[in-house]
Amino acid sequence: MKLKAILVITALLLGGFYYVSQGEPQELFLPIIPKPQSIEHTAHKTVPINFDFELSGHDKTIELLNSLMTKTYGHSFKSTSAGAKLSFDLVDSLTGPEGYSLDVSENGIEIKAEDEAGLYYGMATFWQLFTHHFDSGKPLPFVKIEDKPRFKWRGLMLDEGRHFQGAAFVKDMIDWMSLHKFNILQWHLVDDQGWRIEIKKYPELTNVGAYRVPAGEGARAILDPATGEPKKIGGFYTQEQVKEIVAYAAAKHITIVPEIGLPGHAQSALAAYPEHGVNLSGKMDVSADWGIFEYTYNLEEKTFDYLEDILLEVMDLFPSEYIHLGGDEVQKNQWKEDPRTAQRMAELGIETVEGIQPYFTRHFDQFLSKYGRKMIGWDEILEGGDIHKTATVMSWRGEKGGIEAAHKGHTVIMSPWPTLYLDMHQSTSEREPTGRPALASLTPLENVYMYEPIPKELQGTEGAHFVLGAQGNIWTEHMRTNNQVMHMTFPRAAAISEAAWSSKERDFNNFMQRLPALFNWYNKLNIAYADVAFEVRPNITAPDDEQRIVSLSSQLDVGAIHYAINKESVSASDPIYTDPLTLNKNDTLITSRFKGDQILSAPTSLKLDKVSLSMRTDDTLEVCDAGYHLKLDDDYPESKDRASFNMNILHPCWIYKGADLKDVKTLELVVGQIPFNFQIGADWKHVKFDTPTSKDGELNIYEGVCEGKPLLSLSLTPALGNHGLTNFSADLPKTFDGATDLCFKFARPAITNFGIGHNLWGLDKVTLR
Ligand code: TNX
Repeated sequence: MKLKAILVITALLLGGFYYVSQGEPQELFLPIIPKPQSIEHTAHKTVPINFDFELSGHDKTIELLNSLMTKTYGHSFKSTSAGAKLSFDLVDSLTGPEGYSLDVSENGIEIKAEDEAGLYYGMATFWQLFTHHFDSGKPLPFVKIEDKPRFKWRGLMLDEGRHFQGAAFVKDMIDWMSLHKFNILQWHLVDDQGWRIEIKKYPELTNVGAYRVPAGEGARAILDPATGEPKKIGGFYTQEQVKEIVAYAAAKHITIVPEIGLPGHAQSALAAYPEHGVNLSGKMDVSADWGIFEYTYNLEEKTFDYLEDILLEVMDLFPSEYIHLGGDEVQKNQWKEDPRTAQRMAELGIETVEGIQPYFTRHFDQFLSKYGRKMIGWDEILEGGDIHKTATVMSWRGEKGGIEAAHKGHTVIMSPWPTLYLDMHQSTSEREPTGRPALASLTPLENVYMYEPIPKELQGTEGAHFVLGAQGNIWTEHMRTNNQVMHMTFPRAAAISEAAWSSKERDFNNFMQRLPALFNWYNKLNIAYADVAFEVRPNITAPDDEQRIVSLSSQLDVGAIHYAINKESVSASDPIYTDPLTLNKNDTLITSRFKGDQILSAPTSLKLDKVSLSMRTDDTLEVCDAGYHLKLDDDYPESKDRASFNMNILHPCWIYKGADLKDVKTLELVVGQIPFNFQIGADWKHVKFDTPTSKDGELNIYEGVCEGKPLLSLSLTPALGNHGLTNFSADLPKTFDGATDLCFKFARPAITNFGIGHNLWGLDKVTLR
């Protein structure tokens, strides 16, 4: 042991590199993500590392490695003969496309591949290997890694339609994706809420379609000095920018597949060119709502010409073999009710309204084929049948569509809700941003990781060969900021990368052990990832007025929970939590999970006095029933924190289970409003409120059950017109000698006219004093 240490130190001092023989064999743990197909520990020897290498081989890959090192470590590798050899070489035959081998041996570090993508992935693995060992001060073990992807489609979809992220962020995403060995970015550039790509022939698509007035009184109160009107939000990519981003992605071996949705999700386009819509509802604006919209393209010849013109420009910009034409959630009402559509259907020989979408699908499938491209659509394109064999189906409504398509001989990409939907929350932490919370269905890291792209029904059948791979979808309705996008995407994207790259046999526990290293890389890359899986969550009981019994846990169990009592911060040198703690009501507890010295999540800090323990937020109250469960705020793109409400929009109603009202005199309540900006078909008619007893409405608080005569009814007048939060304080009308359930509902007039211009009240916080 001692001799080895001396050798290492001597080696480092000399600035040269020496192989160090190690005595006893040891278990090799290499936290590489996605997990390589094979890692062989070739000898019990190591190579000491620092920033000196003797670099040789493929210049472009070396440049990419050095720019990655500069970004993440502040300086690049110096090429010197004093360092270990590090070579990147293209060879004639090896593992197949995109594969590589990485060999650490007496010859130094040799990375080989058949193609540039393979070399890049070998470089990415080397970067992980190097940084992990460098940061922990360890030499590189002699290993041979042989690796190649299981699937050829390893994708993420980024929704820019709902919130525009901008070129700098998209480039960052491309970098981050490529280090996870993703090779496809589906760029969702068009949706009801925004058109994000310049089309030269139709400038209004971006002049008009790229901007919207955000939902919410608060957001609309911010005026544009130039127009005196509410300031619009949005943006778009010029064709020059698109070209640059496509080239940037190609250099990182990512193909960008553009998505231009049709014949639905077309409101932003129709706001710009209403003549291509069904002429029923006149002029519409770019929408600031979420949900499913009525507007569809019409069947006029000039509409097909217009869509073809757009696709021609799109094909010029994107060399991708595949073009995604959307096709999801197309509503048929407008077609059904429109006499002109009936006339066109007769002319075109379309027999039923259900036949219209298949007509679009066939038309554009053939159109793309003519130009040597292949169409991809969401699984609705299967309805109506008879599409070209080359069309690819993206299965999102579960796996059904994918299975059916594969049996029919279509290639498919699996991206089923909710497992690969990154707009779903992954935990019940209060630190989850706006999005789709637990009652909508939780998508924790483990579910994503264990996703098997070949559904059971296809395993062992011909159909299995038609599965091209898997894709995670980042729908951004509720992600106003890029930080939110990062939180929702990482580390779940790492889990998807492994499902798409690594072998079928996956062990979540092994993945979990590699997460601390992943977080370390994320920190170097400035990714604002979600650490909620490691967040320490308490369970507190109070056996009497003085004592508190606190047990601690987190969703995932790696390393150890450490805690400190009555201190400002917690570190790995504080005690390790093993059994429930007995504390006093005046204590404060601060705790977090650590792996060695590395903190794995933001600390949880707890006050244990009665008032603090009584506090509930919309995240810790229960909702009265399921329905549309969302965590929401308004839509203005300011990065500063704002109130968000975890609620069922069909029935804004919350329960405080077992509120201990003994000795409580006063309830403190915080309320706010969010816009009702949802397109939910006829369900807007069923949003339930209490019947108001005055013009401005009330907040009603019930004891036990959510009906009958309220215990308290507070006028909402003081909160009207307040764009932020309003505090209420109300004395209880009687005394209680124990715990009871409290139910909170708002009384206001029913919503009218689809909810346009209406607000929903939300409960932000309840404290018992
Ligand atoms: C359904 S997935 C949609 C999107 C929404 C998403 C929200 C798909 C093809 N359509 O328009 O953003 O749900 O999860």
